[in-house]
Amino acid sequence: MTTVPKKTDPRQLHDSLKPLNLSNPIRLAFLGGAKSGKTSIISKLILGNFRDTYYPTTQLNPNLFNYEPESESAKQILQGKTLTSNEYLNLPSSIRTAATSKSIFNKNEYYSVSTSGEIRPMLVELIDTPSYNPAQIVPYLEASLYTNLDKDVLHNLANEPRRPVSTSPLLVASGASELNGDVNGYFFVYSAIPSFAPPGYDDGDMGRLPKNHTFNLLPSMKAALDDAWEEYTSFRENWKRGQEEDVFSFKNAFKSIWKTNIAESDTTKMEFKTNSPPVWIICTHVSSNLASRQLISEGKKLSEEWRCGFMAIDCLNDIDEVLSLMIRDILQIKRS
Ligand SMILES: Nc1nc2c(ncn2[C@@H]2O[C@H](COP(=O)(O)OP(=O)(O)OP(=O)(O)O)[C@@H](O)[C@H]2O)c(=O)[nH]1
Ligand SMILES: [Mg+2]
Repeated sequence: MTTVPKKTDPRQLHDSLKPLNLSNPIRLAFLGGAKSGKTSIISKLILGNFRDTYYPTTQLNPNLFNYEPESESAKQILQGKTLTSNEYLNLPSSIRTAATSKSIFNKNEYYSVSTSGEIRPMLVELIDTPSYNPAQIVPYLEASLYTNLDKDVLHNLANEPRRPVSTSPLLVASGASELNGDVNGYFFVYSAIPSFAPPGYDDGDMGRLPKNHTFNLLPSMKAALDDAWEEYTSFRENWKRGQEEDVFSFKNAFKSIWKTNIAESDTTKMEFKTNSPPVWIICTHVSSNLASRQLISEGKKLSEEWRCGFMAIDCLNDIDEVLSLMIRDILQIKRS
């Protein structure tokens, strides 16, 4: 499913249609519980279609493609049009309080807009991940040691013996270990269907939502991402100052902090850390007969608490805006 359609092969495009960001793709990671719809969204965005049959994703799966905004609304979003929230959309403050100069929408590091309003295709990497499982998370730095952070980033830590990973680390799962701090945005995906299996869930009673429902995983995902970015940031700062010993002790200190705090993190009600990339909560399956309105509005409420974006979608419909809104958020956050 990761094959890039021939027509978007950069070598075959006329020069003016070549992405500006060939060496700097926009990297977006999709996180969420099983069957939340991560793979379907990615497939829909890249191929225009998704599968009815469910195949669980077992590996981190990066998909590089040229994104060409096609719907009128996606184009307007990237042209900088003023937007308003609605039942299915909560705009993050970066977009809502758009004091940004209009010029970033004419040309920026990712795309340009022609005088006729055409948007140049941009290179985007959509990172699919296996289902999120809070029991299998390992912290960022640990995960990095297992994988492929560059030696010049890890210094002496790179000489530590590498062990095989038995779990699927969130931060691998989140793209963070492999990412080198390089993911530009995260999608937190959940499903509007209260349960895929009977007994049913009473629409008036959120308390009966199964504990492992994809919606109930969102706070743990947020806590893990917050911690990872905090750790990543301190690690980078220490590294810049050349304090390798500190890095060693920091790593050990961090391990125990992580293990005790992650379950009952008190950050779940707070907004996202300012140094982390934008996050959008995506609610899927909204056109299904089984979708719960309450579950949709709970996601929107959560995004208001966290001050991040929210969008309720169905892969049966056009979902172009998922990407254009995220890209606009990335651009505006950088400049706010
Ligand atoms: N009608 C409809 N079906 C959807 C939508 N999103 C996902 N599905 C279906 O839901 C099932 C699960 O979707 P996936 O995209 O495989 O879920 P996932 O999050 O990738 O699951 P894991 O890989 O196990 O983490 C599939 O059968 C899809 O066809 C949607 O928005 N609408
Ligand atoms: Mg999947």
